[in-house]
Amino acid sequence: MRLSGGTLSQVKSGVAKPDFDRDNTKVGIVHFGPGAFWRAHQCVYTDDAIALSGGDWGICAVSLNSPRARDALAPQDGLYTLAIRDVERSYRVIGAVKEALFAGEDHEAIVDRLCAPETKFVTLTITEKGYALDGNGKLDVSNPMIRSDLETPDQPSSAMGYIVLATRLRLSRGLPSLCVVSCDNLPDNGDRLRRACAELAAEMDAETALFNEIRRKMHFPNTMVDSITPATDAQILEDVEAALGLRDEAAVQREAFTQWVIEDDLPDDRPDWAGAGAIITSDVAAFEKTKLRILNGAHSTLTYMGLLLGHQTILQAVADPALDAFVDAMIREEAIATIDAPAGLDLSDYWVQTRARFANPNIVHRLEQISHDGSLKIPARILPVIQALGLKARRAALAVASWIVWTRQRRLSGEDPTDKALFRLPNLPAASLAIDDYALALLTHPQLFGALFIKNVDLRTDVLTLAVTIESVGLAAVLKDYS
Ligand code: CS2
Repeated sequence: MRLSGGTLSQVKSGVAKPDFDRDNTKVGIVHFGPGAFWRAHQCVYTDDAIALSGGDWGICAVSLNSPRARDALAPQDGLYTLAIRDVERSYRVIGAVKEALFAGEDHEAIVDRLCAPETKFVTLTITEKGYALDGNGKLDVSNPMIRSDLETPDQPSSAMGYIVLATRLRLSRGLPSLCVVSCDNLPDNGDRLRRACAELAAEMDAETALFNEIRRKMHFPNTMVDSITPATDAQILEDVEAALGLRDEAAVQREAFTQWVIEDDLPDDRPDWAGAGAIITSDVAAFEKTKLRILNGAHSTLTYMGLLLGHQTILQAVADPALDAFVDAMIREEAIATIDAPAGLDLSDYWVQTRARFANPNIVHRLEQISHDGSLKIPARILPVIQALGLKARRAALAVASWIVWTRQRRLSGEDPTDKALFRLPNLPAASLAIDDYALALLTHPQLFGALFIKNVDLRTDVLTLAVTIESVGLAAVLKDYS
């Protein structure tokens, strides 16, 4: 039997259930991108906030690109299970999702929700590629989603297109604009989203009132989000079914650690996310840089170097003494040197805690999953360290060189490097090019790394030489020079 509103009462004891009256909780939030991370993280904070302080903060979950999440959640009335995989192992049914829609089939219903008077927030976890930004952080109008938005603004394809459409319609109906909360791993994610929406509105020749509403009046708080959330696998679904006594096709897993930092640029009428444990602060940027350059920078380095060394999971990568020592030194001697820590946070302690999280034996985090969209992640996570330290960032340079070598080897093997943005780069070098020509073309691609390696010959030569050496003698041999 399947988990649903009608079977919720049959969930076995020992499984926590929603602690509020779902039937009488209206939708107040539209969320774009109801993937596993969001279901394990932000949606849990909202579930806690409603249970703690009430409010019509039910969520309409909207998938833009695939019906998969809608088809898993809708038959379950939006209910799903969070499985904690840590020293504690627990199961909890989350009830904040009231509706699940798919843009490809439910467009009108999505617009109705966005324009409903009781809807106050749009939140997003659409991953880096969902923002359609180029290497300089500007809206890429050649992106297929954006081209479609411009051709059919009343039937958008991108989240930005829906935000511009909803803002236009709400303005015309005299309704207050929505607060838009980006929850993706991008620096200044709220500012970038505001700019992307404003640039899209400008491309649409939007009237001044709409442009000004987006550019100057709406709230787009920056946020930092954090919880290690491996993709759901068959084992999790089986474990959850055994724990609940019901089938749950939308179950998710994560570690016990979770953190959400939100810029204090929120309307007074908001879910009690602070009561649920979120940090509301003016200094989001410090938290963002800390998490992106330490946790995510280490993740991406462990991933591409780990894959080149034959590892499959984070656990295997950190169990490799040479790789683990390399990443430890890279974070301690390079990344941390570029961060002004949030008040009261010791970055060395943060890194010790992060390493312990990576070593969690209850979490199988596949490098393949983390490898996605490297052409967007590397510039956000590792490039800033090189920009700040130059040639002193010798380990960060090797991490970038490793990513270049990995993409070429992956493409030559005929496997998808799980990086659609890479393949949308104009003049992408063929993988069949010699490694030095291939690396040079990527390093000097303005939409990938901006002007950094174009302007700085020494840096470019450093990374290029490392890529050639890795290809020549193998990464394991190269790592010996960093011990
Ligand atoms: C990971 C992140 O897949 C990836 O790129 O680095 O999803 C990471 O697990 C989260 O940011 C942790 O908060």
